[in-house]
Amino acid sequence: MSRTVNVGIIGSGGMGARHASNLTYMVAASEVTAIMDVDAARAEKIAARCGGARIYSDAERLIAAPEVEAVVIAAPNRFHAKLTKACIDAGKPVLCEKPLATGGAEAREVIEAEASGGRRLVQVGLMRQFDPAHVAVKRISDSGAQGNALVFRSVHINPSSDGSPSLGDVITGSLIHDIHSARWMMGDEIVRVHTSYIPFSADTPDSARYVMVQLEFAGGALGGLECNADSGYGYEIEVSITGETGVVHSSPLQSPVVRHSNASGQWVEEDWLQRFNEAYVLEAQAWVQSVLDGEAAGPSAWDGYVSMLVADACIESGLQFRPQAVKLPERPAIYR
Ligand code: ISE
Repeated sequence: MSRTVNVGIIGSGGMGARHASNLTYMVAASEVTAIMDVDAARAEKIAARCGGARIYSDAERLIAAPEVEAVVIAAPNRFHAKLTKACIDAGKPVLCEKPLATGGAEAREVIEAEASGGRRLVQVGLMRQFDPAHVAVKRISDSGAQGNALVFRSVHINPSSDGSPSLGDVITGSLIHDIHSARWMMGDEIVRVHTSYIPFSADTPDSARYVMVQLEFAGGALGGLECNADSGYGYEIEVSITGETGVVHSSPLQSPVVRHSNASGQWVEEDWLQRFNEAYVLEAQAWVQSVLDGEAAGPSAWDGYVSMLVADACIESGLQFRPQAVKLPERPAIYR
């Protein structure tokens, strides 16, 4: 007999709404039964689209609710670690949006809570791992057809920024995805980073408009991550891996190429919800399947934690104007 996973969603802003509609319309085996938001009107609007989920104003009450078997956390970043720990304490599987925490020390608390329970319950929303373009680049690189991987590169272009984000905002909010892609696609750990950035203006030296990070991997490979926080023209993500005898890179734009009147052009995606539409659906399907299997899969809390440690080192490096080593703690048995 088929089974349905009853999901509670914390946060009904852009990401919460996207997860709610994917879990309702794109994942046959899930139902959204509860939504929490401090903005009740916003939660009710999303709940109505999901066929009448129950509304909560308190996240901990939603986590404890009997009609909630598994939880999606799409609340503001500062609540991620605390709410993920509450789900672990309640023994409920959780998909927490990235970043897992606001810093390495806080992410460590999540790791410790999950490891002491002895089983994985957490998947982190580092969803590039479900994007067919990223997966294809990794598969080709892993095939060894181009020799050993020497260099990982990613270019991350945001359409616009909300005000003048700080270096920390850009790294933990945007580049954290590319940090994870680098570790996952190269199958290696980042041991050293060096960050440079351009602020929005001389009056806001801690703001970051364009960030570049050089990476060194434990196995000797190199990497480069770039993020334009405010391109003014659209959204693009490109990843590449250079091997000893070739290079494989994703196409920065997904749309068809149109040639007309001696000109050639491509439409540029508006934002990540549009660019990663398919990846979010595949992520939700895989997560629900893992809940049914009783075994967490996908990017783990360990991945969320290590990405955060690398992010912390990138921020420190940028603010100190010098390279920074990344010290990796020992990996608890449940993540091996
Ligand atoms: C946003 O929050 C995301 O998660 C997107 O995937 C990322 O590309 C973007 O830069 C972030 O602001």
